[in-house]
Amino acid sequence: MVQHNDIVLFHYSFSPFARKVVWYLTLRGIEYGQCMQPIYLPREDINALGVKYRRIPIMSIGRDMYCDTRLILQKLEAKFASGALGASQPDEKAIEKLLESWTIDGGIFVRAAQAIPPEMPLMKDPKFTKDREDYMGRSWELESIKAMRPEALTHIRDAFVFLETGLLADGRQWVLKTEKASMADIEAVWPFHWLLELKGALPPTLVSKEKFPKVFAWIKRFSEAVSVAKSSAPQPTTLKGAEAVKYVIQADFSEPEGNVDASDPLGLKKGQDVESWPIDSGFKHHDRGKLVSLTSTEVVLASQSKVGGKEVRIHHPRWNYRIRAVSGGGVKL
Ligand SMILES: N[C@@H](CCC(=O)N[C@@H](CS)C(=O)NCC(=O)O)C(=O)O
Repeated sequence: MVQHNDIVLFHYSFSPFARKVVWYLTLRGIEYGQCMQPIYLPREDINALGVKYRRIPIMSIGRDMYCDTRLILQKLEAKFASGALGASQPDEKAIEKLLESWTIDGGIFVRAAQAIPPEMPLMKDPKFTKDREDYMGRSWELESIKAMRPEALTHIRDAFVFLETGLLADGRQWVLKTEKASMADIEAVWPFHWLLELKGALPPTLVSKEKFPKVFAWIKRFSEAVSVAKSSAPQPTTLKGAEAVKYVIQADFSEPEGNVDASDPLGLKKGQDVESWPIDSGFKHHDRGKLVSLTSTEVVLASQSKVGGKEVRIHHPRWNYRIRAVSGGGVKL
């Protein structure tokens, strides 16, 4: 039986990436299920579903598992097309895309993570710091964290200047001068919102309401818009790990199977054993399976759930992901 739109969001509340999706669902008033995850590995429920991708969030719709907020938001926009939050004009779409790329690939998130205050108890938990070394491939030793912080703060201040004197300089309420918060606001606001909430992350001598009044007002406006939406949006249904796994494996696929683009430069064939993984972070964790579909924006693999042995389709975006044929089989199904 289909419940909560067949959606289960696997996330934890400290994750700024996950908040992008939670805000989106809240602003749209979309009913969804969620399965809260530990802040570091192992994540047993995700393993049980046969997914190796280690980053958060992951969203399932039926038996399709979507990795990466870029793909997740695009899928939600397509599934709930009426009242979508994305821009419709090409130039506005371009701004939205540039903001997504600026915050994710342009170094803003990496610098925000480097600005996590070293005093935070989490930063003294060796399980957390070891886990983040696996995730980012750099040292999370306290000394390295402290050494990186000044440079990170300089970059973050630069980003505040960009917003204050550029994007928001004319006093607009929302990034694309829309009536209400749009996808472009979500794509831009998340790392800054996260940093302002993180006590001790940004020294007030560097970043303050006085120095960046327009940015602070915009972040506050965004928070208020989410709070207002939350008061009327359906409450998410929280599923325990085993319930979420059971829910996913009994579900139908949410999308038709799709095809492999014959003109794709990788030259892969449908049904071939492949692996796919992100190359910017979390790169040690490769998903493997039979190639179901390959387009310019997405790769879909058929994997197998460890619990119940059901086929589960894993979707990754193409940007900053690597796909490779796996020789010698080793992939069931
Ligand atoms: N490009 C990915 C990045 C996701 C990401 O890096 N998420 C962070 C949490 S904010 C993460 O997975 N950290 C390590 C972990 O939680 O395992 C996306 O847009 O979803």
